[in-house]
Amino acid sequence: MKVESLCLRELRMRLKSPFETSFGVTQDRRILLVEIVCDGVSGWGEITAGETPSFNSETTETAWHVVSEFIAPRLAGKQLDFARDFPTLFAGIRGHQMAKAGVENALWDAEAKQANVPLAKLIGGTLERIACGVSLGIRSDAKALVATVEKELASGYRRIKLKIKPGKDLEFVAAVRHAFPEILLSVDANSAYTLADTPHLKRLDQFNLLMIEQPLGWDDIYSHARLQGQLETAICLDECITNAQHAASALELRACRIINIKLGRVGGHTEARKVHDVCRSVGIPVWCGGMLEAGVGRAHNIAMSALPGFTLPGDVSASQRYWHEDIIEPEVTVSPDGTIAVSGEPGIGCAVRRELVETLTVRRRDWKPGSITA
Ligand code: OSB
Ligand code: MG
Repeated sequence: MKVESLCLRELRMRLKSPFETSFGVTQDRRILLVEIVCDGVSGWGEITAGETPSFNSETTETAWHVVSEFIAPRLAGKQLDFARDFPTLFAGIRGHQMAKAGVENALWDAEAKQANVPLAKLIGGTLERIACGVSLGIRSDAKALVATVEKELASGYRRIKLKIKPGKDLEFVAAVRHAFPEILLSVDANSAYTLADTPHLKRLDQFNLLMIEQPLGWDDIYSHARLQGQLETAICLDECITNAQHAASALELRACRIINIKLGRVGGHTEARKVHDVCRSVGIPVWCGGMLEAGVGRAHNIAMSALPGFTLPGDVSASQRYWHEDIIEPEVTVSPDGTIAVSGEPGIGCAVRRELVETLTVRRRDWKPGSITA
C-alpha cells in the first residue's frame, strides 16, 4: 500500500441529548476524521479522543497536534505492506493511542477495500451479527432513568449499562433492578471511587449485576485486584487497559473478570485484536465499548465486534440514538432482536457522506508526499 495522501478534519457534531458521566457532561462533540488514500482507494478512521482529558489524557486538540506534527508528515508517501505494520513504524510515539488508532484504522479500511473484503473478515471476524447494549448517562432522578430503560428495552437492546458516581448509585441501580428483575444490567463508574469505598461498593453485589466497570483509578490495576477479591460481582476494566500487556497483567492479578475493548484506547485494530486474543486464551469475555462515536468510528467498532471473543453485548448502538444525521450511509441500525448486522461490503462497509462531512468540517489539513504542508 502506497500512502498517496492524508486528510485530517475536525467536525463539530451536537449529540441529540447531553451525556453525563462521573467526569462531566458532553453534548458538543469535536470529532476528528482521517482519510487516507492508498493506491487510489480511500480509507477512513475516526479519532475517539474527548474534548477534555477526562477519560484518558488525550483530547481532540492533542490528537490534532500529534497527527499533524508526528504522524501525517512521516506517513505521506510511505510504502506499507499491511495496516498491521503501522504500530511498529510509529512505536517511537509514546501514548496517544487514540490519535494513532484513527490513522491505523484508516489504513485497515483502505487495505480491506483494496482486497475487496469486509474489514471484519480481514481482521479475523467470524460473527455475522453483533449483540447490542446501551450506556445510559447519569440522570437527575431514578424515575426518569427507569422510563429510559423501558424505552431502550422495547427497542430490543440486550443489556443496560448505567453510569454511576458517588451519590448517584445505589438508589438508581435499585430502582432499575426492581422494575426489571431479569435483565442484563451493569454499571460504569469511570473511576469515581477509591478502595476506601469498598464497603459501599460491596452493596452493589445485591443487584445481580453483570459487571461493575472501572470503579477505581484510571491507571490502577493493582487496586482493582484488591477490590475484586472482596466483591462477588465481576469487575470489568475499561480505562486501565491500554494494551495487550496490561490485559495480561490484569488477568494474572485477577483484577477483573471481563474486559471492555475500545479501539481508540488501545491504539487501533492491531492492538485490539491482541487484547482480544489474550482474553480469549484464558476464557475471559470481552465486549466493545463506545466513545460517543460518529458513523466512521461506529463502523470500525462493528467490524471489531465480529471477532469470536466478543460474547457480551457491547455499547455499540444505533446512529439515531446519538445523531439527527450520521455521517455514513447506511446509518447504523439495530434490529428488534437487539443486534446489528456486520456489513458484507468491502472495508468498513458504508459510504462516508462527503457533502455532510464538508458542511460539518471546521478545520482541515492535507498532506501529500513531498509537500511540507498544505
Ligand atoms: O466509559 O464507556 C465509557 C462515553 C464516553 C467516555 C467513556 C465512556 C462512554 C460511554 C458511552 O459509556 C458509550 C457510547 O454509547 O458510545
Ligand atoms: Mg467505561
